[in-house]
Amino acid sequence: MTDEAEIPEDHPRHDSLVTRHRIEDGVDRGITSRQGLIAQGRGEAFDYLLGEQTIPRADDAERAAAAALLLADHPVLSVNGNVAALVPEELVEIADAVDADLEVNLFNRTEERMAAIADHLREHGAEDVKGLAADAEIPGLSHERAKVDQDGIYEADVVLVPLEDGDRAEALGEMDKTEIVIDLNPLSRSAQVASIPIVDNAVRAVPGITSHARNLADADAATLREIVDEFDADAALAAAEDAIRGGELE
Ligand code: PTJ
Repeated sequence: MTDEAEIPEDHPRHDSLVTRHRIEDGVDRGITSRQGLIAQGRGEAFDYLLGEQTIPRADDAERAAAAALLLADHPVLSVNGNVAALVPEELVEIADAVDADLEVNLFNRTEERMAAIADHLREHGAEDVKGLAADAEIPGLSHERAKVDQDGIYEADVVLVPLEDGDRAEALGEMDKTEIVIDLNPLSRSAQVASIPIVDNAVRAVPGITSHARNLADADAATLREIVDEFDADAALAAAEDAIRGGELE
């Protein structure tokens, strides 16, 4: 397997190759599920049609997400096997920027993967990683994603959910949480039910939110509230769908 450092910087598909390499490496290390490879391929297709860039409406969504996380009493960033492999350091940075907890929550949950992901996050600087206690359940979900920590996702008021299937997104919405979803498919159920859908690649969206959070660090609550209230989820989804369906690639 090619080492990430060996991918030439000037290769026209450099970023995409690095991303693939990270997911592949994640599978080898027991962090990412094999289904994660399929999810990655699906995401790549949407990203290609978006021109592999953060469209302006997605940047607005990242700013609104930063504002919502800064306003939250108890924000939690949910981590699965794909984002753990793709952006471990950036997850620790965003948690630090908005003072949020990191919680591992998996669809294909095994104790081995939970531990491997928690260790991986700690190796990248995380101090406290939640999800291992699993002492609470999200009501109405029959699969493993229902298992959460009482003092983590269960009690959170704002949850950042990067790429996943739609069931939990819907169930969290029913618990009245503000839900921020990162998903390259604007038609996915997760994106459709999110309070703030971010149609962008997680490798750009996570640092994008952090950068906005740092810029907004001194903003007062009224300003942050205004940013969240002005954000229009339907318009953001429509802009992404338009870009994907009608986009003109250079
Ligand atoms: O680690 P686990 O066990 O929790 O499993 C995680 C996966 C992602 C395998 C699981 O949640 C799954 O099967 O998800 P889906 O149903 O394949 O949905 C993944 C969604 O994420 C799809 O809409 C993809 O387009 C999108 N996606 C894939 N890669 C990225 C992405 N969105 C943003 N950034 C990406 N890098």
